[in-house]
Amino acid sequence: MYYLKERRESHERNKGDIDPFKRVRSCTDIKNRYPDATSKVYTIYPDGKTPKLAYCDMVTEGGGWTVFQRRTDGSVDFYRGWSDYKSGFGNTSNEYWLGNEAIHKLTENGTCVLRIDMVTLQNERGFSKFTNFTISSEDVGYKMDYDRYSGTAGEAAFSYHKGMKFSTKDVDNDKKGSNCAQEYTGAWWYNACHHSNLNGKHGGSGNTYMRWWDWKDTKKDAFMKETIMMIKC
Ligand SMILES: [Ca+2]
Repeated sequence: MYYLKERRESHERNKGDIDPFKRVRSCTDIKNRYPDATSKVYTIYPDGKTPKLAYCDMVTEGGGWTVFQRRTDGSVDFYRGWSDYKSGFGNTSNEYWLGNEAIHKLTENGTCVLRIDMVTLQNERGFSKFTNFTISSEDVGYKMDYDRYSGTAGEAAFSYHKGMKFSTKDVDNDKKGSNCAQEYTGAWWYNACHHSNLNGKHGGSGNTYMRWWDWKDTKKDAFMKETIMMIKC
């Protein structure tokens, strides 16, 4: 009996060593608890019970960022339906979408900053940040909201989508008669239809691609080859 108890205790300790971040809600929690944590994929529990893999950026602006969208090389197809966007897809060490349910849970207390980092096809870099970024529950169509903008890439591309519900090729919540997600081969908080389309096609230009309008307040389009969307709460 004693032997078993000891073994069990040792097992518990080992489990703790292997996964010291058990039951942390977000990358922000990991950074707060373990200030030396490095940037990599961790297991987080956005709703307090369901594990999700997520890449944590522990470097940018003091770290603690939960990455919910990352695109780098076009290796993952982002033209997907509602259930994929709800639960997430892709490869957390490269291109992925964390999932609208998880993003909703992470943002529901209303104190998250969203940061979008972008690299254009011409290798120009820019970022936009939005305070109090939230995604509502599925009942309300994962509606997106925020308070204030700062950054270099411009606000207009995103403000046009403020207050909009999420739309996918199979769930049309947009403001246009036709289906914006189908027309522009993406999934987004489409209005009628878009000033940004960061889940559009990768690797080209045109409105079906990863577009950001009014790039750096130039009133011109830019098309991205790399994007990261991440939150710190
Ligand atoms: Ca429509």
